[in-house]
Amino acid sequence: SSLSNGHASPPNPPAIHVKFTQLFINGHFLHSLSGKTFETIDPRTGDIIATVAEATKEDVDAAVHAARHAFDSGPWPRMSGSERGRILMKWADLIDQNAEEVAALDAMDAGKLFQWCKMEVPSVANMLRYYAGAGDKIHGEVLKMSREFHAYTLLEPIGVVGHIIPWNFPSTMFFSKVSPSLAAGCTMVIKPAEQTPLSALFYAYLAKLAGIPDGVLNVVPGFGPTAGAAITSHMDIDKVSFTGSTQVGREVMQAAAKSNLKQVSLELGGKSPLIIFDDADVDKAVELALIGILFNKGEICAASSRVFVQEGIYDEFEKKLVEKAKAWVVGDPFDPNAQQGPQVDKKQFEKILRYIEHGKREGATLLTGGKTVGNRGYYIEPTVFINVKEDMLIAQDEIFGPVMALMKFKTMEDAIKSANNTKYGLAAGIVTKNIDIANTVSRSIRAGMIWINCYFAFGHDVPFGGYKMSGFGKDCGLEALHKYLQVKSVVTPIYNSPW
Ligand code: TXE
Repeated sequence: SSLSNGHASPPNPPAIHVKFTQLFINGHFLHSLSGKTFETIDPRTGDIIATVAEATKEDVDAAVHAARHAFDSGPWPRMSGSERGRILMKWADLIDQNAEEVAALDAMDAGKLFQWCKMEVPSVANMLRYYAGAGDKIHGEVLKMSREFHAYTLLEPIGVVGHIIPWNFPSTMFFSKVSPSLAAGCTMVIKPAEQTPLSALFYAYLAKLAGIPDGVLNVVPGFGPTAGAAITSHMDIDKVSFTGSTQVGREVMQAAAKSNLKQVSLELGGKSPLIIFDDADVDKAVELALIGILFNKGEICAASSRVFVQEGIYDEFEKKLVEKAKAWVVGDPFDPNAQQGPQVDKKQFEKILRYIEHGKREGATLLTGGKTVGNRGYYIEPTVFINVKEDMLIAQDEIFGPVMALMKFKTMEDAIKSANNTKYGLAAGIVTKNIDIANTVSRSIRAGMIWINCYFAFGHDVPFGGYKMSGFGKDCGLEALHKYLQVKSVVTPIYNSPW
């Protein structure tokens, strides 16, 4: 039963016993040095799931110290790529064996559909395998240089990495950061989001079982301004890889600049367009547009929050969209019939509701949705605004919830112009059967990921990351592996040159 059908009592989730709630530093689960803890909340109810050790600066220092030691004198960077790969493969198998339990942790911690989490967890095991298999294919080049000298490049691990991740995909975010950096031979400290620390700690336990040496992977749950800032400003971290808001991304760069000029990569927000042309199959286009904004309750950086539909099919599209949006099932994420769970926390829930109110005040029209669902938890109806002007806040800001801005366009040129009218550049979708339109639009949109006749087609071998204020530096693909490597050039004479 679903909340939107009036049955507010959620089904019982599988019995979840939270096993790991402490910091994971140097291969051990530990209390925080300050003794501080924080509560992680179930967004279905607002109830406490577990009390978790809270890392502050001193704990981050201890974790970085362990990672530094593991990098400077431990076996991990010195192993062959295939030895590291063997351990990572074992970790992947352990993840598969524990998939259901860890999927339940994510579903409860983040309000994500349990059905989906049960697919996401095995897919992160495969992401890990992809990088495990790449670790022994890292090599530089031989360069001719001149008659007297030749040179070659070495690709060396960058060192100690600090990863800071958000709460919307706790498992995928964790592995999109740790897999390539581990395969590269780095050691690391990772801070999961304060809303969703549980699966990361479970993964740390499995990492130890798999044989990842102590100190290589350290997990420090805690808050951004304390634990997060301690990572970004640390003098002994060589690189920080961040996924989160554009606002915090700016602070991450500033902290890196002010401390030791550590390298930075940022995967930030988006306001991605989905452009649907007159020749589209309207039913399929409606499906794509709904998935594009409602998948993971709109809490996804690449959400198609701006939908542009060409005028010839606009009316039919709007009519079919409303029907489908109204039938969308908002409910308990453990209910197999639910299509959309609660927003991650009260703060995000309230942020989205504020944007909906603001949209109405700005003069946009609510086509459907706009209200909360049920009398507890953080559920919001699938919401569609029409009569949206491009400069309205609801067409410019990342809302990060189930709220679509639907707009009409005349020509391809108009669509390109409108699609690019944003400070972001993460992704874009194009729906057409016309290859000339598809080719032209895909080259004209300033975004790092283009989906033609599909949406959210992610793959661990496909680089993902933004243009413009959506950040820089890719996750996934071999691009992500190279993010954690640095190039050293070595020059040597070929024979006794006069030099
Ligand atoms: O993000 P934050 P929040 C967007 C989305 C969302 C908004 C706010 O629009 O509504 O951001 O979400 C850590 N130094 N995205 O407040 O604060 C924090 O602890 C170092 C898009 O949750 O950016 C967490 O681990 N770290 C996005 C991580 O940064 C800091 C995913 C993200 O939190 C820090 C999430 C600091 N000063 C939100 N402050 C995407 N790109 O997918 C916070 N953190």
